[in-house]
Amino acid sequence: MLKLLSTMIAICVLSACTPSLPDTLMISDAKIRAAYSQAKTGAAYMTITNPTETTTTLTSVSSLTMVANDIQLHTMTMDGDVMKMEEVSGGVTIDAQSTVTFAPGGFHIMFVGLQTELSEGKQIALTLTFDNMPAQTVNFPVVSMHSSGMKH
Ligand SMILES: [Cu+2]
Repeated sequence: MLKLLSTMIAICVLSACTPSLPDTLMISDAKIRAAYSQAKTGAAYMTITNPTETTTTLTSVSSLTMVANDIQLHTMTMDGDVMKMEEVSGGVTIDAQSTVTFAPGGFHIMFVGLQTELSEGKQIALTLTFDNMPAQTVNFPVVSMHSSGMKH
């Protein structure tokens, strides 16, 4: 009996000490930049954390509601002195145990041919599709963002 008890304690201690790696991606800081009512395009941002041991690729973003004619993954590149945005071909890769931030001046989700008003306070659910992990639907609140980068 004593031996059984000590074995059980040993198992409990062992399992508590074993770090269990999370097996899902974490999406945080999701937001959509508020746009004026006649805007034809819009942008959404987020942080994707990949705590798993598997590298994954965000291949596409979609929405159940008609947000825009097309939802694309974009990045910013320098063309000489001019910053240009372009569609990311092949998706955005998130390495194992690393984080990719979508933010102004870098990766962003682009709404092309806006079909809805991106007014502050609204929430839009977007579904993120990955090549080798389950898709995730995340609520993106529409917030006003200032290009100065000031937080308030
Ligand atoms: Cu863009």
